[in-house]
Amino acid sequence: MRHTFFCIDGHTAGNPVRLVAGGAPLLRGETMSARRQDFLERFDWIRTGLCFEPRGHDMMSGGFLYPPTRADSDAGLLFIETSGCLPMCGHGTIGLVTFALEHGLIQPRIPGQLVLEVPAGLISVTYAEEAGRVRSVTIRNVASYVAATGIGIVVPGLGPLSVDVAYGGNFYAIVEPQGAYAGLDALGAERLLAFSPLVRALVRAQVTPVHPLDPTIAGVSHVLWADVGDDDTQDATQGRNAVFYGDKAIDRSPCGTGTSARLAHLWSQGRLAVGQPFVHRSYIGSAFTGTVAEETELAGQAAIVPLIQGSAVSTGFNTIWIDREDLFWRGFQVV
Ligand code: PYC
Repeated sequence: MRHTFFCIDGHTAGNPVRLVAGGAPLLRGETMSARRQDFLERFDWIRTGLCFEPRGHDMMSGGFLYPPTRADSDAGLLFIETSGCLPMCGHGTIGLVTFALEHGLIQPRIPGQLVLEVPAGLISVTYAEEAGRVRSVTIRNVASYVAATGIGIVVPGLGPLSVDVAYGGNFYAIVEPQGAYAGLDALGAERLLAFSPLVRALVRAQVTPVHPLDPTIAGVSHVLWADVGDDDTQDATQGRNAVFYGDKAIDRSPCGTGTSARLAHLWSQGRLAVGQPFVHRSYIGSAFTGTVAEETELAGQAAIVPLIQGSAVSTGFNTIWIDREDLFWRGFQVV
């Protein structure tokens, strides 16, 4: 049997986004979190088929648009990528919203604004449009907070590290420059890919953070290697980072949920004030601007509401078949 998916492909700040505009399965569930569980149980082959080789690659990510489950939202988003269905994805949201608006797939009730349901909760988006192009998207993300600090690990081949864990829609192990980690350039992409799974496994062995309002969001999924910004100072209004996700991916974008977690991290240490823009660069130099919009509370925990601004570019339409007669209909990964 052949399944056909009509996709708009593109990228947000360099990281791929595949908007599946046709072919989404009907999902059960009263919330996007419940729909995410249903998708993972019954339709995960669509994710692996579209994200893994031969139809995707190690960094592939994207998502689907769904009708809203609540009266105050415009649409639901379900994210797919090589590591699973993320509760929230920042670069994915920027790309999905951009492509959907540019192709008339979402009709905002208020021009320039959208309220969207994602598995991690309710987010809102504002966007700037010019001559039919969406020039920038700003996400008001879910409440973000620091979940654990000072986790000591010893990474074979690298050395001892002190790691913090913060939530920005996913749980991040945050590694700042310190003795064994001199910064992104000193480490390089090959060693980032080699050490990140070790860091993640060592942190997971010590902590399992669980979202206080949704127990399906649990565990450290990503590693964020933090670094100073362009001018090499400790100026907290800019920074650089590399986020590791899945088994072999370094985010080409500055990572929206990673930037949200980093904003919460810097704010919790008094290194970033409310309203102060934070320019966050990716491994390839692309940028998002993050801002702590306001301080808040999440089930008694001090938290922030992050704003993440970035832009996306579509690269073409892609009609993809998943044919069950194909030996590799579910896709494969070489790990
Ligand atoms: O932008 O939130 C993000 C993201 C998550 C994983 C890769 N990018």
